[in-house]
Amino acid sequence: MRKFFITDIHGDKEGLELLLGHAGADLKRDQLVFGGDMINRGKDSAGVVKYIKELTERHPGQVHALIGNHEEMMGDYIKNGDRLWLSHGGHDTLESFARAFSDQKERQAHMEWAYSLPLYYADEEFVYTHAGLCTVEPLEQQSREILWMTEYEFYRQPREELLTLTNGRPVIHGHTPVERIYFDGARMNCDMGSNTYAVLEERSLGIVNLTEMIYHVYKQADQRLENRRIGRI
Ligand SMILES: [Mn+2]
Repeated sequence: MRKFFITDIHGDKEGLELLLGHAGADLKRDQLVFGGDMINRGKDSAGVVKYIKELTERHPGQVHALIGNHEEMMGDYIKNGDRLWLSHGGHDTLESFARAFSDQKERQAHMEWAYSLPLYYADEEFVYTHAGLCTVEPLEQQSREILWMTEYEFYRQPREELLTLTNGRPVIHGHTPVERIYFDGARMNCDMGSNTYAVLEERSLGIVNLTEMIYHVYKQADQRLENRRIGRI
């Protein structure tokens, strides 16, 4: 059994499918965790949600999906009318959902599924979450603020405290776009800036193979695939 992680897809369904095929994940055996931010900015937010929801239903023990701050914003909009989401790609995402689901019930069910996902997932080796963890709150009682934690805030906390919180398990996450994926023994940021990163040529989507400590990158600007080893620091 190998373990895969992919995060911050931001509406790039093409890239997601390409990378899953390229990484050779066998979901009858392998584990795949989605780190949140499935939606906004890219052109097929609804398609990504539908695809991931189906995968979790088809492989319930193998595939796990987490909420990101973009799904949180969507939930705040749907539940409370909070308009913040609309200025972060929500308008386009609403249109994407309207196009993908003519049936309103089905549309709502997919949105509700996405914004009701858990804050973290843990197995015996790793803890997975969207942006980071707060070392002064127990793992089961993390505040929803962790969905917005920048890499700077997360990495500023002492790593020993973090590893105490997680029982020695490193945290696999996304949220802050980076050009390369590094592992410092306690944290690994896997957001490669799909449809987000300021430099267009560097925007990409990565799927991480945690078992072999390699990752596969899809460069969206020139549709190139690269295989890389995870850096150690
Ligand atoms: Mn993101």
